[in-house]
Amino acid sequence: MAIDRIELNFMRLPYVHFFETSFGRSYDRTFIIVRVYEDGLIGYGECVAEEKPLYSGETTETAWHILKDFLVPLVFSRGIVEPEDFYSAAKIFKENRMAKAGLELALWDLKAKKLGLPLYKLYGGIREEIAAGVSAGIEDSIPDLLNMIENYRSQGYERIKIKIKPGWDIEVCQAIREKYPELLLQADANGIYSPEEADHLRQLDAFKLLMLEQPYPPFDLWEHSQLQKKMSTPLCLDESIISYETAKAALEMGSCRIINIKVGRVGGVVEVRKIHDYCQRYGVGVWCGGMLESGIGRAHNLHIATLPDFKYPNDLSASARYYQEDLIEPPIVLSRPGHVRVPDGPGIGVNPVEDRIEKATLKKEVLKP
Ligand code: OSB
Ligand code: MG
Repeated sequence: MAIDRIELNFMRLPYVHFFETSFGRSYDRTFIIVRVYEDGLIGYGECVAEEKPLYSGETTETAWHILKDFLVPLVFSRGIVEPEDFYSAAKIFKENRMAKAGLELALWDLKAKKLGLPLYKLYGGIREEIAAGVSAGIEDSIPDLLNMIENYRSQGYERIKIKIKPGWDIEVCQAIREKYPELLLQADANGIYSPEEADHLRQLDAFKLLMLEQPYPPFDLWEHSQLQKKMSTPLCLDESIISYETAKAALEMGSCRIINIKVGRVGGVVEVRKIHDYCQRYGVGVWCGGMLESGIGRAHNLHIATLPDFKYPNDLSASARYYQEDLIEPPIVLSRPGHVRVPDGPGIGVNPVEDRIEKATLKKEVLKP
């Protein structure tokens, strides 16, 4: 059989609450839903490229262009159906990992649906429930953030990640630790600090953080290795790790002790497996980061997080953490405190709701061979 149609939907969904990082504040999410059709079955993928090139160089518009004009035509011209074949063929095009991952994920969902298996079984996942944490953005004041954390705790979240930046770091951790001495807490700087601020960052060692994520800009693996030598808090890299090769360099150089895996950032599940397996052999644990995905992308992440080396709580929260009306039914919920059950239907195992997709669609493209 062959893919007979691919649909791209350019989406915008409002958040339940604004999300602020060291990049700035946003109120909604733009992303792309990729659908591949074969013989009456539909595979769903989500491309996580954001509206602005702040987290990575890709944007929703550049990913739209790459998908429509290069990746989808590649699938049709080569008669590709298998995600592994897509991964290999798509290597001729440089970068654009989020665009590639969006389409590869749709092919993985389709493949699992054809086999009648939930994705995690196809991936060789080892758990039916994953550890779910929550990522809390920067707020207007410390009391606002403490309220938010209390709210998340009452909903069952046991591990909280906060976003930090200069002026919103030491005092914030101090206030959280005063109120919650034993909370599983970690901090994410999204690359905003510079090596001149190493001594300032060392103050974070006082707060027993599970990890400090991406203190310096992505390309500076060397300075991360110097900082890790000076800090007892384990460093975790997010934006720096865009491939198996960068993961290898980071671990060999001692730039971090933990890796955040995002399927979009590294360009698909085949690449995730390479990084995962390397970290496992190296004795370094990983966890699944999030990009505030809709339920479609988040369901994909749930399956990925069942792989054996995902040893830390993931940024994989319930639908209600992100969106009033998620794109899927049933919504993702906490199955018990700090945990989410992995859907066990075929493929992603959740049902996208067509009229919700339509309602949030800004433009659409139906592509045929
Ligand atoms: O750095 O982990 C990050 C969201 C957008 C861009 C970057 C990041 C994030 C998050 C969200 O922290 C985590 C989630 O999806 O729950
Ligand atoms: Mg991060």
